[in-house]
Amino acid sequence: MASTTAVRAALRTQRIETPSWAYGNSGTRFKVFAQQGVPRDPFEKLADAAQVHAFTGVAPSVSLHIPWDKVDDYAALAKHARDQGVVIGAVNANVFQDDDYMLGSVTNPDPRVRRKATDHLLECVDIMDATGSRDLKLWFSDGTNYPGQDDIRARQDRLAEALAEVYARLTGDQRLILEYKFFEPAFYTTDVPDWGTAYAHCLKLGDRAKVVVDTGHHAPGTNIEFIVAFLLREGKLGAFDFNSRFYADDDLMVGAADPFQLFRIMHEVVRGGGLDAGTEVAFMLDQCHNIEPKIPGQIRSVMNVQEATAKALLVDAEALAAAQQAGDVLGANAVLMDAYNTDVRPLLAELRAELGLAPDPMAAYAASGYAERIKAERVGGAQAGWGA
Ligand code: PSV
Ligand code: MN
Ligand code: MN
Repeated sequence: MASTTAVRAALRTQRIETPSWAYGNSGTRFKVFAQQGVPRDPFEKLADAAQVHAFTGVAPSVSLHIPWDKVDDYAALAKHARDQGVVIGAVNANVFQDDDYMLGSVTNPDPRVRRKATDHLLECVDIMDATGSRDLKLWFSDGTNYPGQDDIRARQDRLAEALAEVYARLTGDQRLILEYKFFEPAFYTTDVPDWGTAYAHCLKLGDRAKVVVDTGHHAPGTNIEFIVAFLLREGKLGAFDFNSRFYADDDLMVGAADPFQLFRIMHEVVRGGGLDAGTEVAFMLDQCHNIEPKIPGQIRSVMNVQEATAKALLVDAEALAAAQQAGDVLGANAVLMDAYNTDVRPLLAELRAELGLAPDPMAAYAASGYAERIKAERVGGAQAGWGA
């Protein structure tokens, strides 16, 4: 087993970004259940995200979603974030909620709609300039529902053209990170359905274009850790959108459906250097808490990522390599399972104590009185954007 001192040192440096949309009301296409005390504006979302960081110590940044988090002054929003003890992270573009986008955004057959969509992406880079964000995160709902509805190849050309224009607008260390999803809302073709399509576009764009692996965006049975290993090896894994799926894009708390899968993914991250200093891999949550309270839902997810990471760090790499080299199938598997079956909760509690935090973030948040305070202070919370 790897030394726990080294494991603790690595865990100290891990950062997990939470999404602004996790803090507002959300739901399914059937119903949005309103919860008391949810944020009424982006400023309050950042205040709630700061609570997740205050109790976990590892969630110091928050992704925005534009226009859900539209404000007049993004520099002021960034300052507000810093005042709360967090920073603004990735900017997520939204080119899927306008009527104009019924037949697609950047792949729409109508050049006017394509222009509008690309302009929105460029506007998101302006916002990144104001907030100091590094990453522009792109997920496109674009696709078709019926064979023959549109030209599959032409849509790829239009996508490439828009991505190239946006990529050319990036400056400094800014990155374009491209997410894929195998279906929904389109049901016949999706224009960025899989890692291969995202990878091919990113490869053409250049070094600052990377792929986002959203753990909920694969067909059942897909070996996500293989994709992670491959992209890391190619220097093209830009970020994770962590969440759990039972059926499709369920956006449940990460590690809830399949903690073993999360461990296997984190094992490949560790193996591929994705946790090392200066890593290019951003660890983000992309979840919607429809029925559970928002802030504790995020805290639980952050803890689940930490637990999977701790287990992955505990894998005895030397013993594993020796067993693999010797063709010892059962021995190699046992090395991995030993790490997975370790209860890392005491180790994480110790780590939190070292960082001056309460050992149990869930209990500490519950005891803090914050939930009661926001329920009393905030009336008429905002909707996250989903399930409207
Ligand atoms: C839609 O599938 C989605 O869940 C994607 O995962 C995006 O990252 C997220 O919405 C926010 O746009
Ligand atoms: Mn996502
Ligand atoms: Mn999704």
